Amino acid sequence: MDLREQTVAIAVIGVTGSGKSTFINVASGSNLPVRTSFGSGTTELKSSTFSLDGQTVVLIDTPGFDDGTLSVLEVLKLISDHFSGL
Ligand SMILES: Nc1nc2c(ncn2[C@@H]2O[C@H](COP(=O)(O)OP(=O)(O)OP(=O)(O)O)[C@@H](O)[C@H]2O)c(=O)[nH]1
Ligand SMILES: [Mg+2]
Repeated sequence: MDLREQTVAIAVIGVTGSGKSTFINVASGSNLPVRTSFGSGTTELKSSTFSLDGQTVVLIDTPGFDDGTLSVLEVLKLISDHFSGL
């Protein structure tokens, strides 16, 4: 099958405040919440879909590691469940 007929889904992961949501907003034109000194960052998985050179790309924003609420393991479990369709 032509790769371009397939959707590419990429989970963006990393420590809190590293710029995951900002990167996805710039790449996809989304308006995902960005961490500020007043507000929290990402609290749940959110998909942003866009087209790049005819290819459908889904970037999945994820809660940051060490954000004070979710452990690394919990974040990885959320991602695993997401890709398993749970
Ligand atoms: N200087 C600079 N600041 C950035 C950059 N990317 C993000 N920021 C700032 O870093 C802060 C955190 O950015 P986010 O995109 O919310 O980071 P995050 O990784 O999604 O954070 P969590 O959702 O908490 O995991 C915000 O104040 C952004 O404006 C960058 O490339 N350069
Ligand atoms: Mg975020």
